[in-house]
Amino acid sequence: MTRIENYIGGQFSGAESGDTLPLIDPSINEEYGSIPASGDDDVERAVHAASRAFESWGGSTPTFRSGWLNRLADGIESRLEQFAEAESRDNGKPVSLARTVDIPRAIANFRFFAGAILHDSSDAYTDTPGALNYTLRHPLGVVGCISPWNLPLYLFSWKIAPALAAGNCVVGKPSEVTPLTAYLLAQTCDEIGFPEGVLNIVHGSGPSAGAAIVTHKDVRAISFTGGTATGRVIAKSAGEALKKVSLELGGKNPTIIFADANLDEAIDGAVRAGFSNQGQICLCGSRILIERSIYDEVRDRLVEAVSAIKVGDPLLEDTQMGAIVSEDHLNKIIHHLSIARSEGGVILCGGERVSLEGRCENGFFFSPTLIEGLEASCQTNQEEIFGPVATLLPFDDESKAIQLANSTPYGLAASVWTTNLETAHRVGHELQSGIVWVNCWMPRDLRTPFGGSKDSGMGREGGFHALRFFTESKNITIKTA
Ligand code: TXE
Repeated sequence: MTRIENYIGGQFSGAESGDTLPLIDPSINEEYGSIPASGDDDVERAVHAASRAFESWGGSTPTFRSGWLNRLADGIESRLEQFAEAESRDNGKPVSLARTVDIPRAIANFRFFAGAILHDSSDAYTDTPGALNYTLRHPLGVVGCISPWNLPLYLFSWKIAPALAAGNCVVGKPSEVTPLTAYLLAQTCDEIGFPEGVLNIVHGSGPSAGAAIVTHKDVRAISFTGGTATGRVIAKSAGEALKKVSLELGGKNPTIIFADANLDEAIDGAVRAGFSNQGQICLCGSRILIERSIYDEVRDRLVEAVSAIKVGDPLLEDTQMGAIVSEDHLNKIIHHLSIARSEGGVILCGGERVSLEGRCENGFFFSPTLIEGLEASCQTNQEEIFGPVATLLPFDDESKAIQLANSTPYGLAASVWTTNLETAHRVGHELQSGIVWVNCWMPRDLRTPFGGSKDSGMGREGGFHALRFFTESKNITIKTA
């Protein structure tokens, strides 16, 4: 059994209460370890350790911090296979995906911000009559980073790296559902002698450990990725204490296929957008909008491609879709399918729990699902399902496509498939979405702003946007004449 511990002030320990939560491998539905069920006392210790560490880390040079982030990246890279297997076991995702996307991306996050902090600069206004203005950017102090289960290390590092690069000390909490790679990260810090207390990792449930971080008076900012309902709770509590908050929440993203699109690429893109990581990515395209003149052809080709996705044991190299992250989440998806049926949806493929044979016979698998025949305004087309389920909707012209795309409470990402550059520009301009991809889905330049509008959150991560979030500006005016 794996016994995960908190990492506070450079030391490993259980929760003060001695309580634990179970760890379940979703591909076999077996308990394989435990995490500390941390609460106020543990968070208090972590914030104290972080505050002490901030006395030196907060005043260190960018070069010093950059060096440590690069060493952390090297440490993860040297154990890449161990991290990939842990991510796959914890989350149910194919190990091939963890090996090629999740862990390399986490390494890239540390390296990227190790570089970014060396290239940051601040403003100076030298032409104010009789005065010189320049702006300093100070780290905030202790900040909280709370991350979800779908891309565990990838999203944890996406927050921690800019926070540390900017000179803050972190109290981080990974999802209680997928804590294993955060624990390996703590072990890596320990191995490389990362300065004590600079990064503290506290495990436990959201309402207990998570809420204790959010409400702690000495935690100056919260960077959160997770569900919209949780985001609202955090925003309320952070607002009360006037804390900075960055929220990256859910999505109900449209994939828009125009009749002039390169259909081979569009269909391939729509399938990847809909079903990567079992459809459990906030950026997944879960509503596929298709111009009516090509609707039947695209539908048939999508059904063929989606039916061919190989659902299987995450540890097998040829598995394309692994397990759903937990039994609760599987039940949520099944519930959404019953809603879709009751709303009159036609299940074109999938729609059922999958039973595998052998090692994974008790695991939480669900078949990749396409549904048509639903109104855009129905629950299935409005609520985030966050599983391998996409709906198909026809549209007659560009304005209808835009209206359908914008018709949900969310506004995170969209992909547009067309060979007409003018269409791409016009539609891209009109979409209520933080991210628009044209003729592609998911390529990321880490310098670009990342985040959503409406119920998809507030604030932007990525590049200098994240470094701004994790610093406080101070302007100095000096009389010159
Ligand atoms: O996320 P939660 P859940 C969506 C997806 C999913 C739904 C709920 O639709 O079905 O959210 O998922 C911590 N104070 N996304 O319930 O609860 C929690 O411990 C502080 C979209 O699993 O939001 C975990 O570390 N922290 C998403 C983190 O918040 C709290 C990714 C996320 O968990 C807390 C995941 C509290 N009161 C789910 N309550 C995306 N945007 O990518 C929970 N947490």
